[in-house]
Amino acid sequence: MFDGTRVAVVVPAFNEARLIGRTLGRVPAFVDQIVVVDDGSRDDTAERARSAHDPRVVVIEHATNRGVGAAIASGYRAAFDAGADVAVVMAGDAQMDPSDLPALLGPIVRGEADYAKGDRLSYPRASAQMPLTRFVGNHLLSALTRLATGLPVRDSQCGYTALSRRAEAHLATPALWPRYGYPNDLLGRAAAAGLRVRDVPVRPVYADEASGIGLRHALFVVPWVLARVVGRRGRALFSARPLEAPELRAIAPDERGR
Ligand SMILES: Nc1nc2c(ncn2[C@@H]2O[C@H](COP(=O)(O)OP(=O)(O)O)[C@@H](O)[C@H]2O)c(=O)[nH]1
Ligand SMILES: [Mg+2]
Repeated sequence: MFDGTRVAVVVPAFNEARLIGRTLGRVPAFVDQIVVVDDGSRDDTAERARSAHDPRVVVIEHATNRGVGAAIASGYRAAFDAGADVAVVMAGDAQMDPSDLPALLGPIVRGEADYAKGDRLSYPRASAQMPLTRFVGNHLLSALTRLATGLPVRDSQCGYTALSRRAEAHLATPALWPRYGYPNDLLGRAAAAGLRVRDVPVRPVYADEASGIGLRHALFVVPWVLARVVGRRGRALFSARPLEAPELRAIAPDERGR
């Protein structure tokens, strides 16, 4: 528990046998449950996760690779069904610094935000700690995301996030964009639902892990996901009745918080 709040960590993992043990070994003691989603890995990621021998760990296995967005959606379902108040996403390649977790949870626990997300770009000396292409690319995609969603987010592509259970119920996460681009789709849904989104500076961690994100995602996939977000906003503007599913309606103020 963190300040009376039940916290789950969702760990999407694809071929992370080398780093999953390190990731799980660093999850803080106040976390109640850890949901590892093995996304059709070809290595022994799931086995390594189980052999962490941490009673908090539950391993879900996708029979085939479905993408990081789909893995996170599966993890959210399991975490909230098991009673979590907040679900935090920490990637299976140990790229999220666990010491940032309390700061990320703070705005949700205090009832100030529905979705708190990491912001590596505001971290002191971020440009020196991130590969230059990542630093510049993230600034550009964040600007596009601000335009498309209307939310003042700074680091749209950061995967280190915390989502409250009540907010998740309004996001239709099973329909989330299944691959890279899911953070942008999630932000679009959050904006449509009137959720309160908060950026929290987190340390950029770049070590010996490999990324599955390429130029194709930055140039085509994320812009396409954002075009869909704009399309949904446009349809909602011109429609007399809400176009979105009922679960995407704005959360009533008294329902907000955790
Ligand atoms: N590349 C990739 N990663 C996935 C997939 N499904 C789950 N993941 C996990 O998603 C997390 C983020 O992926 P990564 O490629 O490291 O992205 P980046 O750190 O944002 O550049 C990692 O923990 C992956 O193991 C998938 O289909 N492809
Ligand atoms: Mg990574």
